[in-house]
Amino acid sequence: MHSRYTGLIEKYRDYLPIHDDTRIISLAEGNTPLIRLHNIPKLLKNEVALYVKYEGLNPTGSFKDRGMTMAITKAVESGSKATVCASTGNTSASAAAYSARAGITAFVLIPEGKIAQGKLAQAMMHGAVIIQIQGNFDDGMRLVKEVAQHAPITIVNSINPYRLQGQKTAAFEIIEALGRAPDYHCLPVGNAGNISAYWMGYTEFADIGIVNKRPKMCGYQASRSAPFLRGHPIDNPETIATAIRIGHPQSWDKAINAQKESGGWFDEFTDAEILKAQKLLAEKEGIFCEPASAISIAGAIKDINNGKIPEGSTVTCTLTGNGLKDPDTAIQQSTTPLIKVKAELGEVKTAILQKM
Ligand code: AN7
Repeated sequence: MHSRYTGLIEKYRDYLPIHDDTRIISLAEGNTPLIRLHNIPKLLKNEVALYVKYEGLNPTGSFKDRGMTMAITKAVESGSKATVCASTGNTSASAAAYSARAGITAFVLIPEGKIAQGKLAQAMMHGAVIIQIQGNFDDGMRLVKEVAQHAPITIVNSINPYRLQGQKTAAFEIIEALGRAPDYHCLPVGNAGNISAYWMGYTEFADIGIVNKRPKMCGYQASRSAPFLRGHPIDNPETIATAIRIGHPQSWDKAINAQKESGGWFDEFTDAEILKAQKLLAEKEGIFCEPASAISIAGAIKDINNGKIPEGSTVTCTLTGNGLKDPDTAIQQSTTPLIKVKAELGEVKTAILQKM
């Protein structure tokens, strides 16, 4: 018996469309910590048990790896030699890494100038063919669907059904960590694959009797990129949280179903509110997530304070991506000036004493 963790496909193979002899492409993704927050809850009006599922600790720093291990495994199984995706950044980083691991070529379409530096660095390092388009994610998604009809290439966006299969395992892990399903699950919504995948996962474990209830799903969007709040897809989405700068979500029906069937809701937050939540989490809890991820914290805080999430609830928030993905936004929003001194004891001592 060995105990080395070898990824979510091995762990959950009974729940995934995998054959005994399938060659698994994995980077030991999944198995991320569910961390209980201690300091932020003290600032809230009502007492709840608040947890974060820190998906930024996946191999490429985002939840996309859960879906990508499945998508690339199945692509290789079917004999595919190339993958393609449109991306706001994290999907491209993950597709690039897993395609490299599999020894196949990744083509990634990204909106020029609108992806975080860390994500671009990842796609470059893993040897993806990077196609910057003069358009946004939604343009890229449309082009990917078109080009895949003309080339022998596997789409690894979340319209690839294996993506959601892999991503549903995050709900399994939460159930295992808590011994039950949470009462509320808060997460960012962009292309709407993840909220759909979580709902699939919670539903699957409820259907086979592992849990007897499912959480209400609370999906949060950036105000200028909030098609679910407007009730229809939107053109020209904008937000500083570039990961969720999406106006035409591909999993529209599945996400609406998750919200309705669970009794949850959608809400929206401004860029300022998103950044405030990101900073709060980093400062008060020591957890650095990227701006898009912080919207789940903004949402949980608002809805706990206004009582929509009642006292005594167990609440989980998905932190979809690592804060290190987007150092530029972090540094730009930082208000504390850096202190500059000579390399001398006196000056360092004075600087420290002033701040004690
Ligand atoms: C950190 O990488 O769509 O609602 O192309 O990177 O499942 O789309 C990223 C999405 C939330 C939204 N948080 O999830 C892409 C991409 C982070 C993300 C989302 C994304 P979905």
